[in-house]
Amino acid sequence: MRGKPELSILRVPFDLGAGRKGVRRGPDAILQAGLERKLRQLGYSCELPDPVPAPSTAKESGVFVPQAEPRHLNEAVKVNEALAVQIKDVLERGRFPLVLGGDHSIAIGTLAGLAQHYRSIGVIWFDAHADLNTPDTSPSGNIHGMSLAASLGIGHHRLTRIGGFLPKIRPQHTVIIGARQLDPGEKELIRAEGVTCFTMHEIDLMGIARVTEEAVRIATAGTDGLHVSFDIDSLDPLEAPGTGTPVKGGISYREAHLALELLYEAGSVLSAEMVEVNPALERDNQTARLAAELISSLLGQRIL
Ligand code: Z70
Ligand code: MN
Ligand code: MN
Ligand code: MN
Repeated sequence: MRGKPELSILRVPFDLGAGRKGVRRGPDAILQAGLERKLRQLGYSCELPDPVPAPSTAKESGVFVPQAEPRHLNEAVKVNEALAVQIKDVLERGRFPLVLGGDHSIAIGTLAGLAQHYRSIGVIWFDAHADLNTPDTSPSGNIHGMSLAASLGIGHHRLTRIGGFLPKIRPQHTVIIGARQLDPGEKELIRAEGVTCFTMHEIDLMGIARVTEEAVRIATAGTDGLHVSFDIDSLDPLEAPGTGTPVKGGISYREAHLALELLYEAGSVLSAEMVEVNPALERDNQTARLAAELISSLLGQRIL
């Protein structure tokens, strides 16, 4: 981003894309942690539209067998179509979309809205996972494990066609940071499509500053700018316990802040989303407070 745009905070209280319930309360927990006050202190004006209508009950879809329909497909399509429309509207009004999830399946709708407004966008996807499964490779049937693939145009046609077109993004402008738990089909897809994946191994080796620098270079090469999709489970569970699928050995508190500070300085961030904060799985709102802090770093908060 350049300068201080007006922000639209879009709440998406949807959790049917995840295996566990509770992330639907993420948006309100992050707001309760003082997000709006922090952003106003940084000099932004914020609007807070009504939450995107999100179905919260569905009949249990039973045991998932590979190649079956993803779980809660109808509900996920509905919320993502609605989110795409809202994102597009926010962009047309010249505002910066800040999306609060919800589980990571909602990235499909965010990217669908962005891709209708911009000619070309890059993505930096912070995650312990890659979210590159398809109904054929998914071990769970959960759509939050398929959202990056769907945005690349790969997977179930009803997910890839959200917004009425595909793909939303290109593998050569897509960067994953923080991965440490990849399914076999995801590893294959990363290699076959040429998605850049900085796993924890590369972060350890290169340092988060160089990783972030490289990620910006890749995501902005020939694009209008980049979207930051931040799954809070990219952080180490010691810092962020309130999430459905914690994986040890994650990004540290300082690494996360530094990466987001560098993204702000890069000046190429077009939009952002924070997902997978589950207040039901933690105490004292620790993870939601961290999420609010991290958003502040991405939007220009500095120590001095
Ligand atoms: C696994 C799957 C996932 C988030 C879990 C897990 C995916 N790869 N994503 N938590 N945020 O079921 O596809
Ligand atoms: Mn369903
Ligand atoms: Mn994710
Ligand atoms: Mn994840």
